[in-house]
Amino acid sequence: MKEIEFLSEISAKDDGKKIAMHGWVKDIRDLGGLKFLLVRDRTSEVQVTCIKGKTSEKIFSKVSNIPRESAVRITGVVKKTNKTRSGVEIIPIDIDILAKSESPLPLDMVKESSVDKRFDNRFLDLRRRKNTLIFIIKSKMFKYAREFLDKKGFIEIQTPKIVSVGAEGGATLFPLVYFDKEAYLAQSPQFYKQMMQSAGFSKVYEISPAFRAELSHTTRHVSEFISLDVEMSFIDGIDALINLHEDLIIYMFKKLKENDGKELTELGIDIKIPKKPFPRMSLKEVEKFTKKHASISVGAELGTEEEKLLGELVKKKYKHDFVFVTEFPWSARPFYHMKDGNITRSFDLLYKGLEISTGAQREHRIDILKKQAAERNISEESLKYYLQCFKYGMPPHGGFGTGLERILEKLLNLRSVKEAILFPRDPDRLVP
Ligand code: AMO
Repeated sequence: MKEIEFLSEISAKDDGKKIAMHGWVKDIRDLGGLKFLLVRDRTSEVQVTCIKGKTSEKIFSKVSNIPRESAVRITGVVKKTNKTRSGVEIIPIDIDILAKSESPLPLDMVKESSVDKRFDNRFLDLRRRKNTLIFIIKSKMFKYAREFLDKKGFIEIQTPKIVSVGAEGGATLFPLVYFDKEAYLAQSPQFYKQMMQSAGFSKVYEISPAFRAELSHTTRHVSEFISLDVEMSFIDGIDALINLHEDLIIYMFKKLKENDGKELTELGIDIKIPKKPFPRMSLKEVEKFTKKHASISVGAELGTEEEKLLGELVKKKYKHDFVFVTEFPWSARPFYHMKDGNITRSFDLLYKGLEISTGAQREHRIDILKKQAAERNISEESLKYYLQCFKYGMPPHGGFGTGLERILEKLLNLRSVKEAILFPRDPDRLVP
């Protein structure tokens, strides 16, 4: 008997073979003399066909009483057929209910339920093919990101998520009790990836959770997301960063298209590989570019509506889904960005009208950095350990941070970034 690990392993080539397989009962169709049991796992679905008179009486009557979504082990014989999508059906010898599901189910597995109900019962929601596929693609996208950066000579690092100081401003910090001290959940590996430049690692990346006490109920914000952070030394300006970022996106998209076409097709996605160079515009140019088309006036940074509009206009004019926006005023950027006058050497990357990344060359000259912190009323004392590493040979450096789930949201046309997170966190959701 062949033990099947995943249902996708079963094919017409197994015709006549005895197998044992596992899965969850997706559906049961009872046509009187014929009963079909549809079994699914994360890879596929297989039909088990019970025929009155042929299938043992014990199994034939048992089938109708198996509650949907129960976990089962089935032994049977594979039969080639052109009546099912997989090209096979299983003629059962025995059906073992490993874990009987309660009924009724807390979630309708056929019809669309409310978002809250879905997230409350996420374990069931994730059994649905479309949702399973999102996370298969996510896993692959992370793998390709790592593959690309490893090939480029980057080292993957892990930095603390319990920190004493925020990197991205006080408004979105989650405080926590840390013994007798006040601490926070890390908003970004920002300071640590910079410190690693002083440590001589030169090219580092991290893929880790970032926490933001973002009191917004939008489709783009969550309190916990996965940030891909990149930092590298000996740069002069943002060109090297932009170039690397373009190559990273192209690599991930190409690999997904080459290797994961089956899953993408099932999701109805045809990935377009973006052409290099991606369109690039200074904030001033964005202002001119959008002015003609709407009453929106671009301020020191882009809001949701401006980003959306810019995405649409870029698509129309350049036939491109991406656009780098550069030359943000320092007033709108964190203290550690390098200035050229009042403008920073920084960028945002938008994908289909949504900001997916922020990057910059950092200020590595300690005197200027201290001055910039002071201008923001950030005490030197709170930055003591961060500033220390700028005293002993901190090279010029820069990097970027990308919200991988936001990329996935746009790539897979999801309704919200939350759809790309197993158990999303927002101001209203701390469970499951
Ligand atoms: P920033 O704060 O712009 O930059 O964050 C970088 C990227 O992270 C994603 N992101 C989020 N995704 C979902 N929910 C949120 N609440 C959320 N906040 C941010 C976005 C965003 O573009 N230290 C800098 C990066 C750097 O300069 O290297 C930083 O964190 O996709």
